[in-house]
Amino acid sequence: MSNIANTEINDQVIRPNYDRTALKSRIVHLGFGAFHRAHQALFTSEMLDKNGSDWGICEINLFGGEDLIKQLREQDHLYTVAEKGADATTVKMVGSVTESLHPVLDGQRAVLEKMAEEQVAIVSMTITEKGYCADPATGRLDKNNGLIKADLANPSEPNSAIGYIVEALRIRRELNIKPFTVMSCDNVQENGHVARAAVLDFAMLVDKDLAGWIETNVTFPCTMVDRIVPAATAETLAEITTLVGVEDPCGIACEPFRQWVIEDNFVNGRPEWNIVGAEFVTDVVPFEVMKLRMLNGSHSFLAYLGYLGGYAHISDTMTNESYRKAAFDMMMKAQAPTLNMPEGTDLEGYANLLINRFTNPSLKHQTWQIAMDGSQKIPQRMGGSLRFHLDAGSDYKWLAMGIAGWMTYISGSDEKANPIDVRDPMVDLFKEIYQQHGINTSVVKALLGIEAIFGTDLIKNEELVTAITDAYQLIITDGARAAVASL
Ligand code: NAI
Ligand code: CS2
Repeated sequence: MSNIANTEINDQVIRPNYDRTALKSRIVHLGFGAFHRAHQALFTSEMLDKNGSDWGICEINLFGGEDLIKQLREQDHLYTVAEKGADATTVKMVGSVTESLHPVLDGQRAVLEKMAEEQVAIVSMTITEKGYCADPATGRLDKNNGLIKADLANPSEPNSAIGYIVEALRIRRELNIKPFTVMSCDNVQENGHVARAAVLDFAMLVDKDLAGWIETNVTFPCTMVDRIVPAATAETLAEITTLVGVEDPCGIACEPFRQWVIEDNFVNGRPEWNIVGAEFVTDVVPFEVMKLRMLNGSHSFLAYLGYLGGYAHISDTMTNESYRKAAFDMMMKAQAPTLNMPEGTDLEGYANLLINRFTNPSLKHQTWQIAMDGSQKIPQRMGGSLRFHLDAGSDYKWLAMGIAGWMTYISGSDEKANPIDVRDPMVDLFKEIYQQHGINTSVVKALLGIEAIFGTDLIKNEELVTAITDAYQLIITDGARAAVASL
């Protein structure tokens, strides 16, 4: 079948210009999803164009995505990224990926053996927030997580990303091979620290000596990653076919903006991603927190209240002046004051840039997609800021409205009584709570009582309970649009 590897493609596609046969899988990446394709893999490809090094990537999907991996192999692991600005689109072909594996296609053993190969220097991850199997409120391994329980019972045949990493490190230690760096690229606050805690907590339960070896020899740099990459749709794939000249089922569309700030802490070498715009720094955490609160916090706000207000995409919410203003105020009044940034950081400039990015009409980023997995996102996007304002006695009405929006959304029913397809690891608990309370303000306390999301402190704050209850009441009586306008 004709594909991008064996067919003449349109001249406008920017192609890799380096010897792909010289690449080695020095990076194993877990999570060949939308984001990685348009971010780390593209950064790596552009770097290879400049320095001709041998940093190739082996892609692994631990959950789902078998068809994507099969397809990728059929097209010699080449695929395209369409960077869609408001007015123009640039298409780039990525060549940094030269291998792929999937436990369903190749077996668990093949994945572990690859991760244990001597030349593998980095295992990177975009496995979604829930992939860390951590308690969202504490950031420590959730020992009651089903995947973790199964992996602890049978550590040599893991299924979770954490189980795979620990077993691969065990094998490397046994074979006297240097460890790899574990680099999280997920939207998790202090993602490196969370990955480290999960790996060490798991290893401690399996083999204390191994845990000690990991603690001493493995590093887990934190990273701040940013690029809006909506899930591919039939529409974006059709557009890519037109731009490329042949179908590319692995193709992905995204915004032109991209940012990558990486803690420079690698145990076994690293690529020079800095030559194509990544920044290596000693402390990423302030940048991570800034992005998670200002970008992702307002994204979640717009996702819940936008979906309820009848907006399918983030750019649609930006056409409503009160949503636009509320998003900006959420950034500048609710989130910016909670940050502790290096001198000279222009937060207002950052907020304006974010509003512009959200407005990009070429990107069809579904509010429903961002609304997914709220139990994993709310703590880091809104919880910390809420605590800041409660301590400081300052105004947090945007956060209260955002949380009330989430609470309404997870009822599973929209303003016109249409069902909402709520996707979340805690969806069964939400259903149970809603079955008991119905759409009624009494649900607010029941939801705030979920310790894994809100800790034990927030429910005790009467002022906060009232603020969220009032916001919830307004949403259910007047609708999300009126509630947002009331801010
Ligand atoms: P996606 O849905 O396209 O891909 C999800 C990936 O995670 C798949 O490769 C899947 O195999 C893997 N996965 C899912 N559950 C897992 C689990 N329990 N254990 C191990 N692997 C698991 O999503 P996408 O867009 O690639 O986003 C992935 C993550 O990347 C996000 O959750 C976020 O943390 C981060 N990110 C995404 C951005 C975006 O705009 N899409 C931007 C910045 C960060
Ligand atoms: C979004 C993010 O899906 C979500 O929760 O908020 O994926 C967002 O698009 C990225 O973090 C942008 O870098």
